[in-house]
Amino acid sequence: MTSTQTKPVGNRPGDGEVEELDVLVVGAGFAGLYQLDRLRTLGLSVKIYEAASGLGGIWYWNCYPGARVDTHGPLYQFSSEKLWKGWDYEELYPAYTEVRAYFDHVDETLDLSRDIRFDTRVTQADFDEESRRWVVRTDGGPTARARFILLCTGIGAKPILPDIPGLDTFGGEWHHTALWPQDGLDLADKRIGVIGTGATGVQVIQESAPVASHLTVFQRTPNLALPMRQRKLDDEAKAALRVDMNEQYAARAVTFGGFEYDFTGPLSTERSREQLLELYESLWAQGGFRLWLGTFFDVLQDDEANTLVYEFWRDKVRQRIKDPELAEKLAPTEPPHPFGVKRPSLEQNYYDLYNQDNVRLVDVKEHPIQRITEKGVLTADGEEYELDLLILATGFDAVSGGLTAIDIRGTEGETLAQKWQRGISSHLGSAVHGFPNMLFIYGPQSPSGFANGPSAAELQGEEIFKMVEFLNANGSTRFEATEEADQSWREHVDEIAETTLFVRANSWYMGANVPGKVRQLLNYPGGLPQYLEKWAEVQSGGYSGFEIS
Ligand code: NA7
Repeated sequence: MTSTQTKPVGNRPGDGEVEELDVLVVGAGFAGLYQLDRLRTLGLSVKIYEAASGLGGIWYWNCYPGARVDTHGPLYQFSSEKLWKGWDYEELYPAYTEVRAYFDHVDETLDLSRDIRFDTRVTQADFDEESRRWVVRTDGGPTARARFILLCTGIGAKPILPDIPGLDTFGGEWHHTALWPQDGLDLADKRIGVIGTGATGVQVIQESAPVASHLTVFQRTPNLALPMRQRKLDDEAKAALRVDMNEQYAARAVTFGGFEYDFTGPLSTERSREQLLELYESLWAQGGFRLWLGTFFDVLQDDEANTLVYEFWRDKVRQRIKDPELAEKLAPTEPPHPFGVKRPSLEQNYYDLYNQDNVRLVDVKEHPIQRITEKGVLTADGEEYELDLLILATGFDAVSGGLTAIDIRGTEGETLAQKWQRGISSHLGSAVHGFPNMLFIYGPQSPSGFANGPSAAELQGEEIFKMVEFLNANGSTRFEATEEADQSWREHVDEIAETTLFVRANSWYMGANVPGKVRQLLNYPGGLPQYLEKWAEVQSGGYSGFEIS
């Protein structure tokens, strides 16, 4: 399967050119493409500015070996029949190459690239009160003057490097996974080190172990990963998956995470221990996120309910690891944090690969990394791990980083980054007081991080589309979230968060992986149905919480 992703397919006006637009969309991932396609139907002038050379958002940047979707393919697409009817993935959980090819299919079908300026990174946006327009500047590309801006920068737009001294002294090659060379990198016969065991780490480790001459995994927190149950899809399997496609898409709006399955109920206490274990067995056998988002909501709220799932998971995993000491590191007797409050990965052979002679796990809580040296990684116990390739799977300034990386100035003289330095507040995870005519999709305080990407991008995206449609139909030239609406949504998010165990983990969900970031749950923990209900309330109130003129 080939992809056009590395070739710029759009056009980019030269320096100094100014584009007058109704709507500027930032980012050409699922959220941004959905907006472009929908807003065109209103006859508005719309363009996407995209920093990458191709479509796909995170799937352009995440091209490290093993980069793969943790959602099963049928639901990892747009719901439009004209798109899904012409598309099949080859594997149940598609690799990034397939997702890129899918974006090419979307582009061909919807003819999107003609309105996308690739290689155009938005660096600055200033609201001009007089003209009620945003003036948006880019890194050497055009300047846009737009009535509305829609920021679709995703939850992984800003990779972070670990705060470990000496990286610049390393004599080998090093890469952050989200800045992986677009033309690939051969892992074979290399001495590879991987720092980080999040979703990305698990994937790149699974690809490295079979081919590296030696692989050292630097683990700070074990990943409580779940079985993916990956499989190749033959024609029969593809046909079977398509049978109830429209029903599956409809289910996305009524399930917590935008999948076709949901929590079995709110309270696990309604079942006996035996019944629960029987259910967990069945969810384990089915694979995917079911043991996370298909059990009971109180598993994410109550220690006892949570511990039962943790122990079930632990005992399953430990059976696969021969060395008891290693088993204790990877699936500890006591949970490192409540189950499911850090993002579980999906794995295929993650635990088994630690039985290989060429793989070594270093617990960096026990042996902290002191520095990167010319030869490799030096830990505090004096051991130096010699490496040819160091892979930094250390994650992102997640959820809000893509927005705060842009110098966005509203009406109050401060940037969005400065405002959110005091903690994120927003109306419906979509708009911010002091930043008129600006909406964001799939970002902070929306369900994004807890939901299947395309589901959340489309379902929140449709509400955003409807709002722009409303503004346009009414000839409105300015809208702004009120301060009260911002504060009230923040309180609503925090209130639900406080009923959950999420607040107990040092996770990117809590912003805890970025020094100085206010600790708060970054995504909406009430689930998609409740989120959409809140939007419906706001709409029925004539867009309550917004001042519209
Ligand atoms: P994550 O989930 O933030 O994982 C980052 C990993 O890197 C995690 O295991 C961290 O350990 C580890 N880390 C970060 N800094 C260090 C240092 N200094 N030393 C050792 N280990 C470190 O990022 P991913 O890219 O895996 O996934 C991001 C999300 O994107 C993913 O969940 C999907 O939703 C899409 P920690 O757990 O903090 O102890």
